[in-house]
Amino acid sequence: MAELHISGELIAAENDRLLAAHKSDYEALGTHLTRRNIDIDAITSKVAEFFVAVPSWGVGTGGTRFARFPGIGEPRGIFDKLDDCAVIQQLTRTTPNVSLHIPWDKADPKHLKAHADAHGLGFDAMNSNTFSDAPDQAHSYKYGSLSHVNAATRTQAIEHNIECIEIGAAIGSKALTVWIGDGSNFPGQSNFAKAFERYLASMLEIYKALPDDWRIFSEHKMYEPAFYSTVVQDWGTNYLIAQTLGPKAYCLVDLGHHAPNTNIEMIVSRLIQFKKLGGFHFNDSKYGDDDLDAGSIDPYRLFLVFNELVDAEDRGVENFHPAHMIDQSHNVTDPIESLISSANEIRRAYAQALLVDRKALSAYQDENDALMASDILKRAYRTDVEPILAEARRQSAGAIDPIATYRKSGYRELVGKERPLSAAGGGGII
Ligand SMILES: [Mn+2]
Repeated sequence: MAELHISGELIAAENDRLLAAHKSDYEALGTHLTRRNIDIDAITSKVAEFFVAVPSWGVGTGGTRFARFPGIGEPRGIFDKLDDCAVIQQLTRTTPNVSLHIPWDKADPKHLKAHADAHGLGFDAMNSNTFSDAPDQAHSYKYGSLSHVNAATRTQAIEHNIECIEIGAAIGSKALTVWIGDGSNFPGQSNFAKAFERYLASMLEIYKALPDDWRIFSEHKMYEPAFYSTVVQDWGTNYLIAQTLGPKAYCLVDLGHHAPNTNIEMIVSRLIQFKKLGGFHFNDSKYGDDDLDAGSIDPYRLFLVFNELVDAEDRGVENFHPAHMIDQSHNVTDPIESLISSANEIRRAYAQALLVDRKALSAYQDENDALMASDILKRAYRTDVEPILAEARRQSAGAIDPIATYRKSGYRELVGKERPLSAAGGGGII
């Protein structure tokens, strides 16, 4: 197989071409921030240390209930996916870890580890799948998995999750995200209390198999794939799960899994306060779980989420290390470009949140000065931090303009020749 990555020379040459303009922009922003008593280099260093994991499933083209339109050079399996993830990391220096989804990404852990090592990648949380049936499995998940009425189906789902932990332990992962599709489509179909009891009992079995230094994440979702009720429907239920399981259990917040107009940043604040925020599945949405690119629809909401995270960091909240992951479906873009752009948008929200004058904000809050408190947030959000993001990438040998460099590299055309057009390759609603 040909060497599938972007050449360091190309990145350096592109950066050289853009350097003078970039330096000038960075200096201008630095001068502006100095007037606000902010040291631009300190912000850049923090941004350079902020990472978000990419999902292995994100580098393939997604799809909707209508259709899936595969792109050129789609990854044929996990090793191709890792190659694509390496390109994203090479250009952005923001995504050093990949989150695997089992059984799709199942392979010899030694090979997985070696391939990732060779590309400078590590592994983030493992993801289980008991929302669709694998070809060889004995019991179907059509009517649920961890909460299924049949004990044998539940046992199979528990064992699958334990296998995910075992694979993860062999490749250096430290967390398991449990994915379920459990719920009901008709009132009366499911007994809410009994289903939740069965789910909790199953989760306890998985919890018992967690290594000491691991965390387990549960994700709430209001609807889909079930349309009347889901077993983990909201953040309150999610919190109850984490509380019931124990100290290694945390809640994951997927930005697309809420009712429209839900105040997500407030949920984030509550989970932080009660020490159960596990992390995020970043994406954006307009109507439901649209899985659009982070920051593409409502960048202010993304900023407000990060405002809570930076506030917690500032207050020195103990044992606070949320796992940041992207969970998106790319239907009309080159998935690599979408993931590059999303990683940048997530860092942008973080950088903007770092610019919030928290002392002034706190004073305005105490004075009940609503207008000025809001203005403090807006002032940070309005600041164009692109030069900070570009500088953080440049200092880490990434690209000043990652998407332009990616397009110039011809990577997509190259893999298009190596990888035949695939009609399969996962997809559908994720
Ligand atoms: Mn998710």
